[in-house]
Amino acid sequence: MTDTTWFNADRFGMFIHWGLYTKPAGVWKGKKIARNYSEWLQASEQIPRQEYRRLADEFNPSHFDADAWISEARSAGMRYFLITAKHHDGFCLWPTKFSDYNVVDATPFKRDILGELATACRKYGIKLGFYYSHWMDWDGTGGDVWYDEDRTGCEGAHCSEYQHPSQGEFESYWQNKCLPQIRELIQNYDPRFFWFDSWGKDSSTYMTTARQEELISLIRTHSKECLINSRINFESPSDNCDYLSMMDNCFPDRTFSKPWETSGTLNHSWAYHQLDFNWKPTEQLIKYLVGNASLGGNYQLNVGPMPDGRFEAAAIRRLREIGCWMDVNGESIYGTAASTLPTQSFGKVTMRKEKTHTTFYLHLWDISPDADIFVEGIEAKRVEAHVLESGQPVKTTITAGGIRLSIPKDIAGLNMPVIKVESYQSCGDLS
Ligand code: H79
Repeated sequence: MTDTTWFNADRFGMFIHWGLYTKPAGVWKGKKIARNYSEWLQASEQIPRQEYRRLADEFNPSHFDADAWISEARSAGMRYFLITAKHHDGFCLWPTKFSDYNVVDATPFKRDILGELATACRKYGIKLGFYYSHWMDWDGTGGDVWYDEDRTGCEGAHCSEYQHPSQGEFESYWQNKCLPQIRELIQNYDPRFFWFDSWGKDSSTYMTTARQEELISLIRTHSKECLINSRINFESPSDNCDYLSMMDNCFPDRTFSKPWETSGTLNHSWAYHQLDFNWKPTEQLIKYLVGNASLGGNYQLNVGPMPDGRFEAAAIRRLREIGCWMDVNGESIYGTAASTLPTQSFGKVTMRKEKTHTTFYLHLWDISPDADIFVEGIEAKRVEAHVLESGQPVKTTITAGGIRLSIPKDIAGLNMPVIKVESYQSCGDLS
C-alpha cells in the first residue's frame, strides 16, 4: 500500500471540473438542460457525437492562468489539487498520444493545460492529482454511456449512438485508451493521486475485479507514491485502493479504517452552470471541512471555472473567506486526527496526540458566548485552554466525566471560533 500520510495531514483540496461542456454551461439550443450537472450536457441532451465534438472549435479560454488557480487554492488553505483530465465526454485536457480529441490537437487554444497546472503546483507546493473517467467515455471508443429510455433528446428519442458497449468493445477502449492514458498521465505529470469515478451497478459490469486490479497494478508499476481512490468501483472497491471516496456531496457520520474524503460542490453543478445560483454559504462549507476532519476525513471542494478560464466572483469570495478562517484556525485541521471523545452538543472536535499531552480543538458551532460549555470525555489532571485565533485564555474546571469551559463574551461575533485545549495527565508544569 502506498504511503497516505500526506493525504491525511493535508485534509483540504481543490477539485476542478472544466472542459467542452463549460461554454454551453447548462444551456443547449436556448433551453436549460434536463440534468442539473452542466458536465452532463452530452448525455442529458443525447447530443450526437459529431455535433458535441464541434464544441472543441470554440474552446479558447483566453484568461486561463494556471498560476492564478493554484495560488487561489493555496490561499484558501488547500494543499492539493485535482482536475478533470478526462471527464465522461472523453475530451482530454492534455496532448495525449492516444486520442486526437484533446486540447492541443482539437481546439484553437492548443496549450497543455495539465502541464501548465503541474508547473504551478510545483511552484506553490501543492500536490497534483487527476480525475479520470475510466468507466464512462461517451466519445464512441468503447467506454460506457448513459441514457434514459424515458427521455427525449436527439430530436425526440434517445440517440441510437448511445448503447452500452459489449465487453469486447469495452476491452478495446480499456486497452487502447484508458490504460495507455493513465500511464501517459503518470509519465508526463507524475501525479500524487488519481480520482476515478463510478457509482451504481452499471459500473460493476465493466469494472470487474480483473480490470480494477489491472489498473491498480499499472499505476503501481509506474509510480511509487500515486494514491488511488475507491470509486474505481463504488460498489465493490478493491482492497488495494488507498483511500475511500464518499458519494458526491455525502458527509458521513462515522469514521473509516482507511483515509477518506468527500468531494463536494460550491453550488449544485460541478462544471460552471450559468443558471445555477444555489451557492452554499461559507459557514456551511467550513462546517463540511471541520465535520469531516473531526471524523478523520478530507474535503475536496469543487470549482467550475468559467469559459474564459477565470473563477466566478461567488467562488472566489467563498474560497477567500475559507482561507481567512484557515489562516487563523488551520492548526485545528492540518495533521489532526478524528476525535475520540463522545459526540458533543456545541460542535465538533479534532485532536492531536503530542509527546507530553493531548491537544483538542473545539469547534464551537452552537454556543451562546458568556456561557459555560461542558466537554464530555476529556480526562485530565491539568488543562490549559485558549481561543485559537486570539490567544485569549479560557477558564477551565475539571469535573467528573469531562471539563467545563467558561466561554469569554469577546468571541461573541467571531465566525466559528475554535478553542484549543491542552490536556495533561500529570499536574507538573508546562514544559
Ligand atoms: O464529476 C462529477 C459528476 O459529473 C459525477 N461525479 C462528480 C464528481 C457524477 N455524476 N453523476 N453521478 C456522479 C452519480 C449520479 C448519476 C445519476 Fe444522473 C443520477 C445518473 C442518473 C441519475 C445525474 C443526473 C447524472 C445524470 C442524471
